[in-house]
Amino acid sequence: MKLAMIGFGQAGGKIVDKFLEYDQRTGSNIVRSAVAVNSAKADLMGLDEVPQDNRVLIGQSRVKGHGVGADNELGAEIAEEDIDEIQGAIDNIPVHEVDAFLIVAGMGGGTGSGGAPVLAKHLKRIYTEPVYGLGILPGSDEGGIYTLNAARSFQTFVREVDNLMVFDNDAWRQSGESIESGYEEINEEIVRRFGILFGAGEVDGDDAVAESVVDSSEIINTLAGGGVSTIGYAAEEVENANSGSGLLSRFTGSDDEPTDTANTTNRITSLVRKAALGRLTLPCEIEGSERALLVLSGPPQHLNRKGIERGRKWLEEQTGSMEVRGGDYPVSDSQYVASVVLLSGVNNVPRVKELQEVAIEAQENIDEIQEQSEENLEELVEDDDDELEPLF
Ligand SMILES: Nc1nc2c(ncn2[C@@H]2O[C@H](COP(=O)(O)OP(=O)(O)O)[C@@H](O)[C@H]2O)c(=O)[nH]1
Ligand SMILES: [Mg+2]
Repeated sequence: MKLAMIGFGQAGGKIVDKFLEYDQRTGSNIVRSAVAVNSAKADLMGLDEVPQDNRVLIGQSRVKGHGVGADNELGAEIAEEDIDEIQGAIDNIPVHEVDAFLIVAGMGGGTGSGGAPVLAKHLKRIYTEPVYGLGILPGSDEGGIYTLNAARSFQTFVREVDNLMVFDNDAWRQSGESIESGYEEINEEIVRRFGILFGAGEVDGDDAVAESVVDSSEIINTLAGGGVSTIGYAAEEVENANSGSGLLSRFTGSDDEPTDTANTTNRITSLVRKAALGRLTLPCEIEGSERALLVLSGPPQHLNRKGIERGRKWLEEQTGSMEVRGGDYPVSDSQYVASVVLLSGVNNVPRVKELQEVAIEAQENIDEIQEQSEENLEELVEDDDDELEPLF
């Protein structure tokens, strides 16, 4: 599946950057175009992979490249004011070559939290391609303003996009680690899961003799109907003579060697269970999911139709959904068999309920919160003496 990715704000930009790196490393080709949008110049300069011409600094007249702090209302305002500049970068995307847009943003901050829903609404008006969101929820230790921003942005974002895929930092936070190295690992996790999911729709015909390859329309159909999605993942290392140097395997010819069918099937079904019952990007009750998609990736000799069919049936029983799709994503030189489970239209999500309550409560002490975020912004703008090389 080919995506036009737009990273909004710092987290969004960093994650899109990581997707580009993943694409180069694995040759998976899922990012057709990448754009980063931010009100903080330093964050845009910190990116490695997003092309310079596709980095859009918004709100210069308002915040002079310093960002909006955690003021997501200001984030939304400047996104609206500068939507033409964002569109200018999107005009460079060959939209007829993409299957969908993916807007990536942290929901707890200011720029991405406020801006991502504004951009989603804009893109939906102009294009017929689906517009998906990848929203990152803040850790509960980040403080009240982040939770509040997330609560508000989440409600708007889910309404504007065709499907909101969610990653909850709070469920993935590790104690005793610096925030930065923590994010590094978390971002790897995000990119691995979504990379396999979207990469599945990008296998070309002669790559391997796949039994039932997932194609983009299956991903799109699973996401259609909207709502919130979460992703599970599990993997197991397998022997594969095709990985590594490749020279030996050429002489031994072991790539065609049949593997034990019962073992292969059992491995697949247990990986499906582990993926669905293990830690999801957004923890939730899988029962009641409206749609699901199962993707099994790995060396083709370790994938089989029977295993995937069993896994699919099991998912139907567990979710109660009548719409569970499944297929494989053959990767000849991989040393892992991996299972990715996309659960779409999930309904029983404790974190989402918590955010809804926070949003309601916040209406009651809104003045206090406003003050707090204005102070944040003043601090940022006062701190005006760090010299940055001009980027634009
Ligand atoms: N997973 C992940 N989350 C991040 C990262 N950086 C920031 N966040 C989260 O995103 C939220 C918003 O931060 P940030 O993206 O800097 O805000 P913005 O630049 O104003 O949009 C934070 O509250 C964190 O929860 C990152 O690299 N990875
Ligand atoms: Mg930041």
